[in-house]
Amino acid sequence: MTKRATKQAPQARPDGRGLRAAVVRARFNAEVVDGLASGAEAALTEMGVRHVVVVDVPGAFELPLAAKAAAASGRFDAIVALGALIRGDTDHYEYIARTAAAGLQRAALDTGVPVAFGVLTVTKARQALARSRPGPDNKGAEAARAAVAMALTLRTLRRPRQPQRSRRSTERSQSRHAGRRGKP
Ligand code: DLZ
Repeated sequence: MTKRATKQAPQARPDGRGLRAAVVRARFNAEVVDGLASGAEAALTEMGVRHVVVVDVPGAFELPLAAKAAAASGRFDAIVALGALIRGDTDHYEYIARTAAAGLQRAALDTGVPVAFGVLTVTKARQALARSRPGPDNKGAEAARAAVAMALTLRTLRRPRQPQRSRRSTERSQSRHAGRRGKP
């Protein structure tokens, strides 16, 4: 029997207690994005993130600016950007998809706050619905878990190093103890 490859990130359910998150939601294709948002909010609750603010923007093109404003505000540890791009007859889709992806990445790099890319880019509405319904395939939940995992990783990387005692001072103190033990 062949083992099914997992698409889930290694740390599937990070501990988000004490973290503050913003969910930025595009209103274009609202039925789909609402499914993503429900998945994201449920996942945040499951991870213990209690401080969650949800804001709306008109479409995916507007996600980067709002995500950057949220990230730069100092009020959030993680941002989850949600949208749904469904390819139409024109090449509008290409421009918005590239701009949204690059803009969200830039918002994260410019601010140092993780911004998860929860934007569907699909050719058919049924593909978008399949990825936004409740359950293991919900991409909003996946984006929320990625945002929290990144917030925790950054917290570890930014934690000041514990001052380490030098080897020589450790050895000195050990020999002092040994000496004391030897003397009455
Ligand atoms: C204009 C447009 C189109 C054609 N398609 C989508 C889409 O599939 N998903 C989405 O989130 N937004 C779409 N938009 C709206 C743009 O993102 C944006 O809101 C407008 O171009 C106004 O700047």
